[in-house]
Amino acid sequence: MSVLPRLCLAAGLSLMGTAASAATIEVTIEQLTFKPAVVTARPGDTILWRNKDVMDHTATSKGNFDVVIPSGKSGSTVVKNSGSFDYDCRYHPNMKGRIEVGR
Ligand SMILES: [Cu+2]
Repeated sequence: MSVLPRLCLAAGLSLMGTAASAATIEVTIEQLTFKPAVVTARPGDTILWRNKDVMDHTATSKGNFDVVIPSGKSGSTVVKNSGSFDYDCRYHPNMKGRIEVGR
């Protein structure tokens, strides 16, 4: 009889925990490609790019962010606003990605 309310409380707490904790979303850069090309995030989440190429890249969305990701290294940005953000690499404009930030 006392089990059900406890389960409900636990479920409620875990939902709150999910909403409050920010996630890190990883994007791998390999052979001049963002993988995955499209990621979804929530405000407060971190986007982390890992560059596996032998050349430097950037993740650039004019007016929003401009992250340099050196060869073999990583770079990150925290998304603050909801919306859809297309980005590319300043050195290789054919490289394209998008971050969909929900609420
Ligand atoms: Cu590049």
